[in-house]
Amino acid sequence: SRDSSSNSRGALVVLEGLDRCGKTTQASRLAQYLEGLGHSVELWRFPDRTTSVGQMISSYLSNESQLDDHTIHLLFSANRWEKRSLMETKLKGGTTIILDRYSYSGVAFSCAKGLNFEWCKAPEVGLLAPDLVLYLNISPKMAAERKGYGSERYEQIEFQNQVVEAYRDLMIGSNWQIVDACQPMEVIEKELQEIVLDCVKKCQNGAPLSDLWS
Ligand code: T5A
Ligand code: NA
Repeated sequence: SRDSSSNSRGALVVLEGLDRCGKTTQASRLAQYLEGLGHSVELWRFPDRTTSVGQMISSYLSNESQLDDHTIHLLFSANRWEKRSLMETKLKGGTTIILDRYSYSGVAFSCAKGLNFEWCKAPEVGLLAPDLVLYLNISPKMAAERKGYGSERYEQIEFQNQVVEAYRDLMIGSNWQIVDACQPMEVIEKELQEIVLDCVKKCQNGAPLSDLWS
């Protein structure tokens, strides 16, 4: 039976990984699954290209504009900050958010360009900490073989190798769940369902919300 008392909140579940690892596919399947079980759930993604900051990011990613590496880093972060309070309201109201990329992408992709790790983390401090991070693990080579690869700025194997290194640094001491993203979609889907349901239940039972980077 479901507890709808005031301390029952939604879970913040983040999917991370290289470009084309399958996050978008799995995020929407997860949302459908939870909805089917009667949970309130929303699918979010960063960058959120619908805001004015998001439009600047989108134009940068499609190589229509150039920006200094620090500047684009801060724009990605600002794009998360502009959604923070809505995110908190949703979670506290009992809605689970399945999130396609978050602060970890921000740090991993900027570090891959050579920016300082701690400098990259700093503007993320104080955003909401996810309850669960699912890392869809794929090699840059395997990801590059997938449809549509190469259409955006960062989709180059050499660069993605650097992104992998940065993700490895972020994983140290974390409790991310690593999932083999080269399995068939249905296998990954089942694997994620179990992990996420467990997390959603913990949040319903009152696990506290906290801030990054704690
Ligand atoms: N970025 C992002 C930053 O630099 N800083 C930040 O702060 C943030 C938030 C855009 C870029 O911005 C960078 C990271 C990115 O380079 P994005 O719009 O999320 O970010 O772009 P991607 O992550 O690249 O999104 P994609 O849509 O390209 O990849 P997905 O969502 O990981 O993959 P998906 O599900 O669309 O699948 C890709 C293809 O693979 C197939 C799918 O059918 C599809 O064709 N596929 C599989 N094939 C075989 N087996 C499976 N298991 C498969 N799963 C999916
Ligand atoms: Na992409």
